[in-house]
Amino acid sequence: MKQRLLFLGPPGAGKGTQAQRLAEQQGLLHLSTGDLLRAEVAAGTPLGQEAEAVMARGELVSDALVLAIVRSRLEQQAAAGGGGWLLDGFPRNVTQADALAHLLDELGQQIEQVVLMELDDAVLIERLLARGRADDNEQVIRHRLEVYRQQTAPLIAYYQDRGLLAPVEASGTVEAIGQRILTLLG
Ligand code: B4P
Repeated sequence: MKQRLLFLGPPGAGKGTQAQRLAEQQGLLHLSTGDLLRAEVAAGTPLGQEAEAVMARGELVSDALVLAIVRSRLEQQAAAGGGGWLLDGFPRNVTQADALAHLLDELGQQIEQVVLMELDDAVLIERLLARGRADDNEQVIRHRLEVYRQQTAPLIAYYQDRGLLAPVEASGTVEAIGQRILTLLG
C-alpha cells in the first residue's frame, strides 16, 4: 500500500477522522496541523497564543509557523529511520505545497498519493455544527469554506498536474469511506 500520503478537502470533509483511522491501521505517522496547533493553544505556548485568534476567525495560521511544525516532525521521523506518514490538513496553500516539496527533496522522500475528500457544502456545515468545536459556528464555518476555495482548492490542480490526485466521495458512513480510501491506495 502507498505509505506517504496527503489528505486534502474542505473543512468537515472528515480528513481527521479518516486519517486517524488509516494511520492506526497501517502504522503511519499521522500529522494533523490542526491538532498540533490546537495542542499549542491548549498548552498556552507563544506559538499557541499567536495561532489562537487566527483559528477562531477561521483563517490560516502563518505559513512559517505551520512549516516549522511539519519540518521538525518529518525530520525527527527521518532521523529515527523513516517510515510512512499521512499529512492531514497540510499543505493548505501553494506556498506550503512548494515548501513541502523542497523539504521532501532534502529528505529524499516523495508524496505517493493525494487523497481529495469531496462533499457538498450543506453536509459539511451540518457536520461541523454538530461537532461544535470553538471554531464551529456558522459564520466562522462559512468563512473557512471561503478560505478553502480561495487558498486551498488551487492545490487540486497542483497535485493533478503532478499525477498524484485521487478523489474520494466523502459521504456515507465512516467505514464505507474508509473502505473507498483503502481501495484506491491499493
Ligand atoms: P483542521 O483541524 O484541519 O480541521 P477541519 O478541516 O475543520 O476538519 P476535518 O476535515 O479534519 O474534519 P473531521 O474529520 O474533524 O483545521 C482547523 C483550523 O486549523 C483551520 O481553520 C486553520 O485555522 C488551522 N490550520 C490547520 N492546518 C493549517 C495549515 N496547514 N495552515 C494554516 N492553518 C492551518 O470531521 C468533522 C466532523 O464530521 C467531526 O465531528 C466528525 O466526527 C464528523 N464526521 C466525519 N466523518 C463523518 C461521516 N462519514 N459521517 C458523519 N459525520 C462524520
